[in-house]
Amino acid sequence: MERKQTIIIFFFAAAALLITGQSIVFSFWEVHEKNNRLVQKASPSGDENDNVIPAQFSSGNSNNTFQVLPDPTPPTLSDPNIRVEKVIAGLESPTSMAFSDSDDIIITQKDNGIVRLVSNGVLHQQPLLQVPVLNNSERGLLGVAIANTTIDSSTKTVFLYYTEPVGDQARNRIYRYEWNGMNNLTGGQLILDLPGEPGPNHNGGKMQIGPDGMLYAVKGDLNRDGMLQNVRDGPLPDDTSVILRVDYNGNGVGNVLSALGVDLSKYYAYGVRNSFGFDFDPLTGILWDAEDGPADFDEINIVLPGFNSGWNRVMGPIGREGITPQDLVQFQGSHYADPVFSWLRSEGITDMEIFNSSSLGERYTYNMFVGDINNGNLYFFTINSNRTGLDLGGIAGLEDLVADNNEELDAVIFGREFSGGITDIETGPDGYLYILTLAGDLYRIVPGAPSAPAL
Ligand SMILES: [Ca+2]
Ligand SMILES: [Ca+2]
Ligand SMILES: [Ca+2]
Ligand SMILES: [Ca+2]
Repeated sequence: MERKQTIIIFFFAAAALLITGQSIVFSFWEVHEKNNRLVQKASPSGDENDNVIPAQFSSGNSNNTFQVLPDPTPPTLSDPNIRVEKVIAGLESPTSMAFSDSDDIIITQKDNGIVRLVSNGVLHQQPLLQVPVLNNSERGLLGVAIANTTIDSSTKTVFLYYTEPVGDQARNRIYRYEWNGMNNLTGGQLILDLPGEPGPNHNGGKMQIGPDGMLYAVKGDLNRDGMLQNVRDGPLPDDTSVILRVDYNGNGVGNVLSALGVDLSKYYAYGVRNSFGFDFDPLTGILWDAEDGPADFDEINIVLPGFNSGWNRVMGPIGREGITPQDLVQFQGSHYADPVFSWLRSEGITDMEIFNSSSLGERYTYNMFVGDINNGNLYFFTINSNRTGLDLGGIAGLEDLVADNNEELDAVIFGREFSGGITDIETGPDGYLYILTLAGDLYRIVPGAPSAPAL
């Protein structure tokens, strides 16, 4: 399947070359910029979306509004020419962040349901909003995404994903708010009411606005055993183990999956055990996700429309499980694909970021960072030149796309000791890499060697 998909992509690339006489990367850029213009057109303010076009980031304009905080035990990086700065402290169990513009970051706090604002480098003490959450296990206020589609140029659209008590039930719900950039989120329109049980773990929760302007959200299996978990005689599709792709009213749009007598219209992908992060390749617009296995096999995947990740029949490469895609639940329009990378021992990987900036140098430009929660590790991967997988060239033992032992794992660990584990990673509007930790700190990675510690 993997090979077939690669061949199809190559064919598309070759066709594009023939038709346009341009490089495939350039033709993807055109698509991306067109999408962005569509988004911009709907937003007279011209404020950037969560997906900002690369050109805006390329110069690495420094945002000096942040004070660098003292950090006696900073995370360490394997590259001596860049460094980590702690820029915000004092968040409580933050799960997600989204940049609204060059000055503002909205951050969600898992356990107390508080939405925080960082504005001009300062963490505001007054919440933007507090929502009622169940917070046992992995439940809580889990995700935020920001779009700019309202007519009023000063108002943005903000989405929150959280586990809400409804009667005696847990529900995972997505609400849409308006935000004028000032003191609080208003509105609070429920757009998706999703199950939360039994759980209590595997709620997913990360959201992002795609280059197509649609809202994407990931949802874990909640420990269910149904058709969306590839159990053929299991219960019908029930909004678990999926990546949702919907408009701002929660309606499915343009998704390719279908089945007789079942509504799959909101699903972009399924067979996902759980995930704490996904991103869109800024060059191709293609979705990549990070998925969490049980004791073994965390995964990085390329998620084309209709993707079935294989859970709960397989995590990691299907060849190692000894089954075939024919053993999975195959809806109309679906396809299975192996991960482009796996960790044999699960490390609790969380968010991923395809770095949309050149400000840290060519090595990092449009390449991928992934965080984990178990160790506080930051992994780094180079994406191959046709953007169809990772370039692990030369790393012994990774030819099979699986880190099987500590030696193979060490080759892709880039940063260590992000205290409490990493929950979210973003390219900032200033072109630097921002990393949020569960311990409540926000770091950024900037060019330049670390200064010697004060004696
Ligand atoms: Ca984020
Ligand atoms: Ca998979
Ligand atoms: Ca290996
Ligand atoms: Ca991200």
